[in-house]
Amino acid sequence: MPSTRTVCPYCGVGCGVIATPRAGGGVDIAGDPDHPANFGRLCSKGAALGETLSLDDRLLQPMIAGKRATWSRALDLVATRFTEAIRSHGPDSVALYVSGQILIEDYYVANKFMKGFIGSANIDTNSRLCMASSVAGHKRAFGSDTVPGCYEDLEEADLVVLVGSNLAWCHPVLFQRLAAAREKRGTKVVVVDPRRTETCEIADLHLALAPGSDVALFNGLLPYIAGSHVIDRNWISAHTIGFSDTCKAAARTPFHDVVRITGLSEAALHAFFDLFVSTERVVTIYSQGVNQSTSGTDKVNAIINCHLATGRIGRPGMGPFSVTGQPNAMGGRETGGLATTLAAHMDLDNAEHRRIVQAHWVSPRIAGKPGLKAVDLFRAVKAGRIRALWIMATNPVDSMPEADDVRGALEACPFVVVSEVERHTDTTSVADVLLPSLGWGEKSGTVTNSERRISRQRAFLPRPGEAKADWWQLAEVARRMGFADAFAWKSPHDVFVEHARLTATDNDGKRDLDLGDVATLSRGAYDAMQPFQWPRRRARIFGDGRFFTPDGKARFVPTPFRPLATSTSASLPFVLNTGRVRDQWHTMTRTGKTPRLTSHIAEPYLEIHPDDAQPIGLAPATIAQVSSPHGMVLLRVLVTKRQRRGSVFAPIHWTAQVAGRARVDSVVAGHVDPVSGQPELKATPVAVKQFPAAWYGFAVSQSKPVVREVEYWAVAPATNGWCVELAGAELNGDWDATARTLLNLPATADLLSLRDRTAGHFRCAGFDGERLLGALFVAQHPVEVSRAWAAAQLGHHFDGVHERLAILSGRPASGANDKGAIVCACFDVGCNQIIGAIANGCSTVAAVGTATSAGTSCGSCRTQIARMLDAKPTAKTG
Ligand SMILES: Nc1nc2c(c(=O)[nH]1)N[C@H]1C(S)=C(S)[C@@H](COP(=O)(O)OP(=O)(O)OC[C@H]3O[C@@H](n4cnc5c(=O)[nH]c(N)nc54)[C@H](O)[C@@H]3O)O[C@H]1N2
Ligand SMILES: Nc1nc2c(c(=O)[nH]1)N[C@H]1C(S)=C(S)[C@@H](COP(=O)(O)OP(=O)(O)OC[C@H]3O[C@@H](n4cnc5c(=O)[nH]c(N)nc54)[C@H](O)[C@@H]3O)O[C@H]1N2
Ligand code: SF4
Ligand SMILES: [Mo]
Repeated sequence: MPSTRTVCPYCGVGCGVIATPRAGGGVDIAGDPDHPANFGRLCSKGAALGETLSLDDRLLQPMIAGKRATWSRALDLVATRFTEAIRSHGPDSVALYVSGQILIEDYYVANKFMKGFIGSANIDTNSRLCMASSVAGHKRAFGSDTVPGCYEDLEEADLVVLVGSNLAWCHPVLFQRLAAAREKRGTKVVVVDPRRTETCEIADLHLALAPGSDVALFNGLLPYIAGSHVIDRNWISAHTIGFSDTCKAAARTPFHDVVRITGLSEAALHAFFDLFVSTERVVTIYSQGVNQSTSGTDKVNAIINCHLATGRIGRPGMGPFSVTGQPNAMGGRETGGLATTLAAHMDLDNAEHRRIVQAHWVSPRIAGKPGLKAVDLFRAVKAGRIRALWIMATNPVDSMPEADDVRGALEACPFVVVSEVERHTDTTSVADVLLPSLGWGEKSGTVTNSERRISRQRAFLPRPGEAKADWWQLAEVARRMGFADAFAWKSPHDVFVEHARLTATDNDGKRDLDLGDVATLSRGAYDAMQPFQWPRRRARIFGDGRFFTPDGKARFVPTPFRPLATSTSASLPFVLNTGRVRDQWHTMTRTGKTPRLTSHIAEPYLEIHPDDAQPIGLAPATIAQVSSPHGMVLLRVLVTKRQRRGSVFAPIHWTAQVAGRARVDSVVAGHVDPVSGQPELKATPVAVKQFPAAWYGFAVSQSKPVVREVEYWAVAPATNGWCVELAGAELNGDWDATARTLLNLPATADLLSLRDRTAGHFRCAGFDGERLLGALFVAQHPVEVSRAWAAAQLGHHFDGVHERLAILSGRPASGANDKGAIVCACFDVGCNQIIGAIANGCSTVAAVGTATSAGTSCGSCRTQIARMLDAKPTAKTG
């Protein structure tokens, strides 16, 4: 079968992928050696793409009120309800909530529909939760939302500062490029993060600062730069405005206050400041530890101030670098898909820009004021001010702060449309109309990655069921609302060139984004389009000292330090930090489908420092109850010194589809940054206590487990079935009956069970003849069985009673092979195998790789192997 060159649908690195459908079904996935983002590399998530493409659980037909409907009925209904709401309550009574995971073409159509034809800017996107502070910070400093650098800068830098970025897990291929460059040129790496993350494995210095104190840190650095020889006064006066006022404002946080606020030692601060001052080639990478904060925009500007003061911007190996999260976060910004921007990097409050865009769209109206930003948007839904809402490619019931309120608001909203690829998500469960969308491999268009590189995403699979492209759905509704002429495209190519023409209209170098040279591409040329960076022939912007402000000069922005929106208290003593794990993508609708990716971390957890866990009686592997005024979650306890005292960390991925009570955003507060509107997702004061578990359970099952009335549970796929972790507050009388329901055993199945009332143990295994259908292990303490081994037994035949009984031991007979928890997702290598290799004399990551294959494919687990090799940390923690 022919291969197709496309791009990975996950993170903003934007790796090129070669997909080759197999004759008998399935797809082979390989990194594209010619793609300039990854040169053939892929991380664990990208490499497992082929295993996430099954049509099980896909949404394949339109549905109205839970029943199948035709496309024409569904589209008519959406158009009618939107038209009615606008007629009765005005254009601001409807809204779109979209996503950095739709394509440029989808985004362009959504934005044109809303801002030009409905005439409201009530279109916001999950990028409000993600990139909004960077957008706002860029615009304040540069006059435009421009990312100045490129990936090669990481390889050409001598110092890379990572602020609030867990690059090792979240941008793994970029991390590998950095790690490889560091091996070669000895690049110094500083990580600024309250947690000791996997990224710290390559750090020379880890600054475990107090949550939310980054502005103080960079305010401390600015006067240090100003007082040193690297201050570039000529460059500053030629190309910037506001330096002295900004320095004065920064100096209002004297050094002893920087020490106090950040909680870092003087020595650690001096070490960082000295490195920054003495190294010319510095790249500062930042991500959600910066953006997701009530001082997020100030954090961005505090960082940019330090780069402007040294003129280190837009030159090889130098510059501030906001790495984007989603595959098309940048494309969304380019098309203007935020409630605060217009289109094509033009502004809502600029009359000339409104004229250009309206003329291009030939639209009856044009939005002239910002629409509702995500948090306000869902509050308006709750208040009944939004009468019709269309959600596309995002799962706000899980990913918005105060998520229970968001769910309640959607339940109460008169009309909710959801365009999705999956049938069952926490958001599809509150929709009135479901529209089936084409997913990755089926849809076609373009995306822009973190370094402004536009790549083609190409289809290589047939369109399943009645699924349709997102842009098509929007255009069909617009046509039904009377705007047929302006929404008459036949293909994504038509949409792309219309977008590209708009970027070039009346531009003449006045705006950073100009795609004029692809505005006349033929359909064939669009299909064959190679990845390219804008602006063409320039990998970097601002190296010439010219910015997009009216006078062409960059702005220093004073950033007085402000504390977190809410501080901890006696009743809410911990700061809840949230983020990602290596092998899962957001709400797990795709990465949760393959055991290869769930085996690394199979459960929602709470990471806590031993000094914090001990006084509240939280033992490892028990269940914690984490609550705030907004909600409560139950999470497995992970006690580690990687965590800062006073802070706890929980991943964002687990939803009500796969876990009992682990929607972390139901606990997270929705305080927003006053400039960007981005919520403070990394710092909610919470209470943590032990969940009073009377029993713990673990089960493996061939059919999907049916969990009833258990407080804590989390389901994950296994090679031949499913694994489920359980914990309950009340002891159950009839374990046999519980097991039969949970494991979904047919009435004819034999159940072999073992009970020890004194020890509180119960174990059972269900068989169909000799074939293992499932097993349940229950204990009064966290269950100690070999998960990987138990799951691997599913579906196997056990001929003798001894063999069948052996299942109840929950681990292989002595001497047999138990891999332990999976470390390497590519080759399914467990920690016991790696420990074995180390015990046998392997002393380097490469040697472990030769012995076990671990870490030799995508490389995402190399840092973890390194950590196992060397218990002593390589970086000093300040
Ligand atoms: N595996 C995986 N990769 C992903 C994603 C995924 O879901 N899974 N999602 C993608 C998306 S959309 C995004 S936006 C990116 C996010 O990528 P990252 O921003 O790297 O990831 P996060 O885990 O959200 O947060 C980064 C770090 O911020 C730290 N932090 C918290 N508070 C503070 C603070 O006050 N100051 C500082 N300096 N740091 C702080 C956290 O401890 C955390 O380690 O990842 C992308 N890549
Ligand atoms: N507490 C806390 N909350 C957070 C964050 C955090 O760090 N902490 N991070 C925030 C950030 S940065 C982000 S980006 C968000 C992510 O949060 P979400 O956007 O809510 O998460 P996803 O799971 O990526 O949701 C995408 C949905 O679109 C569907 N989908 C996939 N492809 C397509 C397609 O082509 N078309 C359509 N129509 N649907 C598709 C998927 O099945 C999935 O349900 O979470 C935010 N929320
Ligand atoms: S780093 Fe991984 S998730 Fe990100 S684009 Fe590349 S392969 Fe995909
Ligand atoms: Mo994101």
